[in-house]
Amino acid sequence: MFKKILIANRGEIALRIQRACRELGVRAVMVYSEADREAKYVKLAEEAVCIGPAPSAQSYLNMPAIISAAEVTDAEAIHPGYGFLSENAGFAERVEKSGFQFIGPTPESIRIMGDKVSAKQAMIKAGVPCVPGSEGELPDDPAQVRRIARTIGYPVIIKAAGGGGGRGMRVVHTEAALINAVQMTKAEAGAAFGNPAVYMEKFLQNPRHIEIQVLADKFRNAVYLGERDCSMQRRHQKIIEEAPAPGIARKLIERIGERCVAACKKIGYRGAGTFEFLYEDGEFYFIEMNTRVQVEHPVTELITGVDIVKTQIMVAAGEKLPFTQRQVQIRGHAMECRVNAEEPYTFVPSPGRITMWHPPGGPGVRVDSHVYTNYFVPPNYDSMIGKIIVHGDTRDQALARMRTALGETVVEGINTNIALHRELMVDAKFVGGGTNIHYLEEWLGHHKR
Ligand code: MV4
Repeated sequence: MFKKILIANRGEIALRIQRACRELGVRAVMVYSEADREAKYVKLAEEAVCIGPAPSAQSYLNMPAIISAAEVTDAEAIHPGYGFLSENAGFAERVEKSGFQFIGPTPESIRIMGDKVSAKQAMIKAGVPCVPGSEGELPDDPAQVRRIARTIGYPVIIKAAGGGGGRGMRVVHTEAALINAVQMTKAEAGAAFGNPAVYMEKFLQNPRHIEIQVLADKFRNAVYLGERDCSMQRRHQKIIEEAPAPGIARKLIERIGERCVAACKKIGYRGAGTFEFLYEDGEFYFIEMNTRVQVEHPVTELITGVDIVKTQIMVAAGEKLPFTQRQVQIRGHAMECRVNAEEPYTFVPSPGRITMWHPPGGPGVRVDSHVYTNYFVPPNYDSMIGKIIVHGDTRDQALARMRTALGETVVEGINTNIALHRELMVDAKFVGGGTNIHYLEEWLGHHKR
């Protein structure tokens, strides 16, 4: 095991990784920007290094500053968390060229998955079902593009190879609109991602967003840890995640999970990863793979008892996965509400000083947050200030625990989306389970304040 690692992130995930280090007996070096000097995990740290001013471009995205911090503190490995540099293949490469272990997959895996065209091709080759679409990048010839769209059938969606997470896509309903839409998406993709390549898929109208969590070691052992339903989102920002996915047969999950595991083995994947699927009419369609730990990982930790962050560090250190697929048992139901510093119905960020923070507790309640009374939420970063995660024997019990937890939570001094979560936890459709990716935006449309 490593003696010391550097945590190249901030906020709740920095604290989450620090906690995993303590459990493993690994020393953690925290890095922080000038805006995060007062952060709890910095105060709790055995060692902390300031890597630059508040703007992320000069701190949490500043590769030389982060690598220098690892050098001066004698860290052996770097955990990138999520966001920032976590899916930057160039960073992973620089980390390894500088003699450190990157806690994540190889730069090559990150690069393949970062290009959505090569990711899809790799998945097709590995036997993971994908959305019907173009074989790779769209050609330049308009006649050929029209032919591909006719074969797929309208509506289709044009997606940028360099995009992902909802960036760089356009839905096309008619042949009349096709060529212009392709041109526009290519131009935007070239400007935004430095890569004008686009591909085409059948547009699924009412899918759910279901993802499979995997863990793999350096010896081609891999397991899946069940699924998460992340359909409750707005503008590609998830706000509630849960597991298991309501109403999806275990057999179907097992089938798709085994495909993901086979794909991991085939491509030599290592570390934690998430296969994102659209689920419609009983079928799974792969869309993207995330090569990092995700915000919603605690939901899976609660239903499996597996510590995903600890395992990431162990496999990066060269240890074998400490359990087999047969030892992974799903127990009960878990749900996560992301608590954001924002106006609850307009979603305008609400940074500032938290004058009162009273987190919930009790059986089956977990709070992952770095904030405290008198903490100042800086305006420079993501507005998420924490996550309330509950576990119960059944979905009903998890829902009841979440309602109680949200009822106990007090945040004063800034606005949060807790009021929105309280309403959603008693919404008949959501309580019924199985809402699709459009449900929250439709609900918000009908509940305008
Ligand atoms: C789609 C789709 C429908 N059909 N692909 C959006 C984020 C990116 N990961 C892929 N996305 C979508 N791809 C096909 N062929 C609908 C979406 C989509 C979506 C997906 C997951 C979660 C929320 C979403 C919100 C809008 C659109």
